[in-house]
Amino acid sequence: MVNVIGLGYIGLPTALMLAANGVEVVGTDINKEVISKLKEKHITFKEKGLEELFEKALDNKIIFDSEYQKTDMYIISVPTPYDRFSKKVDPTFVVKAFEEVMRVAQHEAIVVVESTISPGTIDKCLRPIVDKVGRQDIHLVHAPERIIPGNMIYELVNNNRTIGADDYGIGEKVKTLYSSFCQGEIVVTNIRTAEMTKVVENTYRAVNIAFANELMKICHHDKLDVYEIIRICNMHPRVNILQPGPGVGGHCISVDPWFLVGDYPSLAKVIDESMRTNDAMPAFVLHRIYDIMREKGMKDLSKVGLYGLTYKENVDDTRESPTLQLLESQEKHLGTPLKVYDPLINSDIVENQFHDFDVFLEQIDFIVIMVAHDEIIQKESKLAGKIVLDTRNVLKNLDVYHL
Ligand code: SAJ
Repeated sequence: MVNVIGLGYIGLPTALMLAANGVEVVGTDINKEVISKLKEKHITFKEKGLEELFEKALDNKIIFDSEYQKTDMYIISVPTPYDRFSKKVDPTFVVKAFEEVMRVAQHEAIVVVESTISPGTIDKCLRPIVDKVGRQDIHLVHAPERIIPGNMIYELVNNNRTIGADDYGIGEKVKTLYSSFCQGEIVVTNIRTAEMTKVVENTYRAVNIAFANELMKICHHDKLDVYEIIRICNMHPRVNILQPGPGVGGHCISVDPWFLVGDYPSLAKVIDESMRTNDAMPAFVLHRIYDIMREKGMKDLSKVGLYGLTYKENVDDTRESPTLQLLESQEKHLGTPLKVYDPLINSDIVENQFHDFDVFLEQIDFIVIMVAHDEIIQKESKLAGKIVLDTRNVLKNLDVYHL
């Protein structure tokens, strides 16, 4: 039996996937509300294909329980927040979960950490616990998740994976478990290498996006079309530039690279500069808004609306979202908070938030597309007559401003 600890964005799909593929699974979360919702057969967040997977897992008798289980295999997928000021990972939840596991784990149990951690965390934070409680029989493994919100279920099955274990045999055992659903190649390596690969993958993407954002500024300065330039460059067989945007959100690309900057400040210069470039994007969008308002002779900020609150298209996750960052930077200038609408966010999380697209549109003259949800692409024609700043370059038929 596998006990999956932490039923959030990663743990829940993983637990369901294992169960749907015939593995005996107990999903555990300290949040009793999450457990009671799941027990009542209600899924806790939106993701393509998750409902269907939930059905299959229920058919295969997955169990949800707020107690840690006594077993020989654990997967820990709890959040690893980071301190926005020190830029360091906060391993508290992983440490806490690991301590609880230590209390109940069977002899020679395998504990797989899927949560993203900064390189060296297992040695620094988890091994001392093993030593303290005298459980040297426990096998630690790091199997960093790689799935992208919006396409998680497909990627769980099809992505290649990395398993870091200090004992090759243990790595192979974990590989067998993941092979129950993963059709990609599963590489077994050591823990430190696995920790590093995870952070490097996200750093590669962050640096590439920063490059695209910098190109956008250069092209903007010279009135060139950055999107056309990137499109043409990407036709070269060895060039693959990502897209500029209003900022980088989510809990991965905007966070993990900072771990390298924090740990290697004198070495990680390109990474540091890239992260600063991306972090400065929401404020750049704010300046574009002010510039366009000036150009149009528009003075009333209350007539400006931001479309999209999530960190990217078609997900309901607002962590580190560029829109929230923009509102925060606007707050510093003591302006009235801009109006905001997102079709995927039903609760009120900011001031001046709307829940009806038509009512939102009625109230504004200037709309800023921060997130390219399918909805806005389908409803593009409703924006006719408005001033539009399309920070994602997704509107095709209207005459709009770009970054
Ligand atoms: N973004 C751009 N331009 C682009 C692509 C993305 O501005 O061309 C922005 C997005 O709008 C978003 C942010 O970057 O705000 C991050 O989005 P994303 O789609 O690049 O990535 P995440 O954070 O959803 O998921 C990433 C993935 N990592 C890589 O692709 C290397 C995923 O595979 C990881 O599992 C995930 O991080 C994670 O949990 O680490």
